Amino acid sequence: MKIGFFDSGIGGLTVLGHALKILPFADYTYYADIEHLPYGEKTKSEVKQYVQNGMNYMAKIKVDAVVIACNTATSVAVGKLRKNYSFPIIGMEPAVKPAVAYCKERGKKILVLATSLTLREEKFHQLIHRLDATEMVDTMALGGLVEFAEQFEFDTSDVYQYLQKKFAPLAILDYGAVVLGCTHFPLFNKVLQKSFTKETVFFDGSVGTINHLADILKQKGVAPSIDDKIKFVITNGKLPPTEVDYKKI
Ligand code: DGN
Repeated sequence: MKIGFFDSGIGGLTVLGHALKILPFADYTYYADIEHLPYGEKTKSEVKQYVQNGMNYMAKIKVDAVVIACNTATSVAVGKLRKNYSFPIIGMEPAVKPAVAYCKERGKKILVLATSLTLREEKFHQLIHRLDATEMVDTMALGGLVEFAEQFEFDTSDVYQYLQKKFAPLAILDYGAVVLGCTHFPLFNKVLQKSFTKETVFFDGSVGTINHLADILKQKGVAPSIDDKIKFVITNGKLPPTEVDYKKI
């Protein structure tokens, strides 16, 4: 069972973590497109090209399926890309659906946190519309967190100040749920939770994505590997992308 993971950087590791629990016996290749990070501020056509490069690499190494472990890349590129590849491509979706179910009966609002590109995309607006949740959803772009994460800064005073400034205009008590619509954001769970009340529930899309991946592999009849393997590759302008030893990252 050969599974590819794709993200611009380390955010997709939060999704890979769930995959290792649900599908432990697999041969994983994690592709981090660090050469083009961060995606949140790039144009749509740039991001489409980066994702296509990643999928071409996945085709070469003959994966059984790929997880685009990046909400931004999914919103911009996944739809049209699927028809060009023979393997299933599973994307991310901000977990607004369970948040709506949770908040509707409590009369609370939802705050969706993501990159500005994800929040601007038609795919996101269609989702909110489909769930009839326009009135109860507020959004906030927190692209700065991606940059902190890539510097391995998580629970520092700079991160805390950045969030404090961002959240200052919000009526925090109104929110029953926060949706982490970027795969880098669960890396900040601790500091994000400190910014809301104890009752605020956090949702992210990782488990849903991995359950979907498991279903697809089962339907395709892909057998598990005998053990688990993880290979990390990063982009740095060279082809093919460079393999790195994750123990040294
Ligand atoms: N991890 C990506 C996401 O889920 O949107 C964001 C990556 C980025 O480069 N901004």
